[in-house]
Amino acid sequence: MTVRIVVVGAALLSGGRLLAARRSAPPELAGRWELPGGKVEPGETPEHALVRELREELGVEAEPLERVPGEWPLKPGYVLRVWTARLRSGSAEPRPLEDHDELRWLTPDEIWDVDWLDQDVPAVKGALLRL
Ligand code: 9L3
Ligand code: MG
Repeated sequence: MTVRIVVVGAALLSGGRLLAARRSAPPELAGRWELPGGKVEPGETPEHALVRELREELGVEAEPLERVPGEWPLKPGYVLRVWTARLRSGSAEPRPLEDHDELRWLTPDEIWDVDWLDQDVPAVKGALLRL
């Protein structure tokens, strides 16, 4: 049986900038930058998973906006889907609470200054069109 676990990533947008998060784990991904997010749990919608993951990982209250067209294979059985999102009014600022050790708000000029995970590159390109 082919299991397809959906991993949701957030292109969190604020003031014309995109949030990038540097992974601290697992070792093979540590030091690379990603759109924060994680696995959709059984019975959960992708949008709900996105809100939950950003609450857990960054301590923020986020609102999903729109799907970035496309989906990108991760490790076998896993696929990445990405939504743009924004912080709800009154949300805290993002902090790296788990899985990340640094965050950066990138302007369009700075987007390629960080070493994105390979699989996130096409998603970041898609998100850039919405910045
Ligand atoms: N992954 C890749 N790009 C992303 C995210 C959020 C996740 N933008 C990969 C890393 C892991 C797997 O998906 O191999 C599950 O992610 P997590 O639950 O460890 O964040
Ligand atoms: Mg995660």
